Amino acid sequence: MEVFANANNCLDGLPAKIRDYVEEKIKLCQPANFHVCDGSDQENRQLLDAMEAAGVVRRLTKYKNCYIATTDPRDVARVESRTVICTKNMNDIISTPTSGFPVVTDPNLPKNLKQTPLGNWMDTDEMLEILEERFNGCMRGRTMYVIPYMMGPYSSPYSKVAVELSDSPYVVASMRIMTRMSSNVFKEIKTSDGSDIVKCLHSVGVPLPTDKPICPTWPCNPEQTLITHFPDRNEIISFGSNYGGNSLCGKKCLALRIGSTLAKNEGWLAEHMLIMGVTNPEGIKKYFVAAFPSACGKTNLAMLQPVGIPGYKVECIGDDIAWMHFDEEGRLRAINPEYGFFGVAPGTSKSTNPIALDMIHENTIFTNVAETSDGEVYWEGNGENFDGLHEPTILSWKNKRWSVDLGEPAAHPNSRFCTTIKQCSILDPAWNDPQGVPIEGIIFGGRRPAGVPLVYESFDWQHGVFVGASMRSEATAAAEFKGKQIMHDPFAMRPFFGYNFGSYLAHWLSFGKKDGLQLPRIYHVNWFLRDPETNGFLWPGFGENIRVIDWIFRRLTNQASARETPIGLVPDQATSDGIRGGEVNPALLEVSKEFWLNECQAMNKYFEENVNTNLPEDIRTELNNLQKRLLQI
Ligand code: OXD
Ligand code: MN
Repeated sequence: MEVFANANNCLDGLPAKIRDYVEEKIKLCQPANFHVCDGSDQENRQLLDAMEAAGVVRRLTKYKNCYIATTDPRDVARVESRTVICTKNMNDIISTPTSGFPVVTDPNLPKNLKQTPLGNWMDTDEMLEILEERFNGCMRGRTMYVIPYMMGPYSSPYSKVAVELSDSPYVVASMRIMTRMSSNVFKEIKTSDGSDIVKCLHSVGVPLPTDKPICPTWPCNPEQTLITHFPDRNEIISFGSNYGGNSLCGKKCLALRIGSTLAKNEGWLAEHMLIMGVTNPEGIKKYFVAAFPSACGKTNLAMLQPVGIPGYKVECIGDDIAWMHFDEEGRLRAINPEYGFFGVAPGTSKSTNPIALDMIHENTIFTNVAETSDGEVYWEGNGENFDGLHEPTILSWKNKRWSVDLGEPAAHPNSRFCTTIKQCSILDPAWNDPQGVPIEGIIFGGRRPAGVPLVYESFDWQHGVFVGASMRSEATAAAEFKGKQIMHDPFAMRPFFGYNFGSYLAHWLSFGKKDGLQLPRIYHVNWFLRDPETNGFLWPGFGENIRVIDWIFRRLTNQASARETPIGLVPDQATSDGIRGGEVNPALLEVSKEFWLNECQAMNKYFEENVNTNLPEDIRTELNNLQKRLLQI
């Protein structure tokens, strides 16, 4: 696909360090052509037109400037088993599991890859050698795009400048939505030699011509896929996948994995958290961050439309990632490093997230959703119960005529919309503030069908860090896991830790020991409790989640009492200042001794097996204290 007939081949505007990097990678990857992106409308138009002409995307006739891309069915989610952090010293990144490392049996994976449930590691030099082979000539017949971009607002001391080289025009169009992409970003470099620029190299891994049976509109190389990170070199190298978090290097790779290491070294926090502003009926505003595992409703919460308590207003700053720094007054301030939403489509409807639904009918790239014969998008849970047997007919994400009797979804469960943040109608006025917004509450959460109450408050910072460390949640479709098993997902960061989880905990704990910080209070929520008899949800969720945020808000203003339980402070429905705005099934606030003793056992096993000697003593103490408190009831 020849996209840029008159490509910008001039490297003169790039910092010397990046010019050298681009030249080196051109030599290695041997693209037919290269183009330095400027992020302009004109460039984007040309790219989208060319992709449409080549069948890489289809235009959605019903909307303005919206497109669908459908993938090779083998490339539909993040691949955690092939995502690796590379350093010299393994223990900097992972701990040795007590049961040892699994033997790598996949012949396409490096034998010396060390895989653990908390991330994978390999030696830098060994990995670079393997990547050198994979990237040698990998862009033949394709254009290499040089994408200058920035994570975080312009003029922010907290933003990071980066460049991604990619042979995927889909990646360019998506990065333009998800990041601040412009050659102007180089004015924001913070070092004189440009060593702070994060370098990213991405290839779909299919040089042309090819005799491999490939999907021409979604080239990828699943057998050879590797998503690698080199924190010591400020570098990301991603091969073989064109999908979301694997290929849009600014998101998970930079903002979380490289980001968390930068954060540890520089004294801040890079977290898998939404950022929201909440104004109460009295007009007082507070900002919160919330961490939930992938596909557990962060986007919906970030855009919540309050139901049940009149007078509340929610405004959105981000739906996935927060970079947080303590300012000179000791307040924790958060920026959203991203510039768009890469949201899970299924389940998004007028009733679950009207704000998201309103913002995606212009300038949006959809991936793996279904399309109706009317030129609209369609997915499971979008509020329309089309069966495909009657008009409108439906083209599934597999590009086949779909009907309900096929017994499979029309849209892939991990299908996505990719939309600029500026189209969100409830964008917070401070969304682009270089200094970020002051955070007063940190909310952790997971998808737990039993045992974990609707909401509880931690006793203090250290206990809150323990609550984050012990998070568990049902698996979702955002990665390659199958079924609904309850997985440990500490801080919702399990797939995104850039360094050893034990040191990550120590880093979080360290803030509790510093003087002069106004530490936010820490909460845990669970919208997903089910009635064991009917299996129905016990909590209405969505807009009514404001009733829980209201309780948290009033806790922060000393207007809500709480009942002390072994796991933390829960709303006291025996008083008038518990959860307001409607009925609360008592089962939502129960704390069962038996359930939580089992939970302690599971945590203990998980920590012993996966963190062992790297587990901070304070976390062990918190676990022991929880057990003791439980045994006393
Ligand atoms: C995401 C994820 O895409 O967490 O945000 O998987
Ligand atoms: Mn996410």
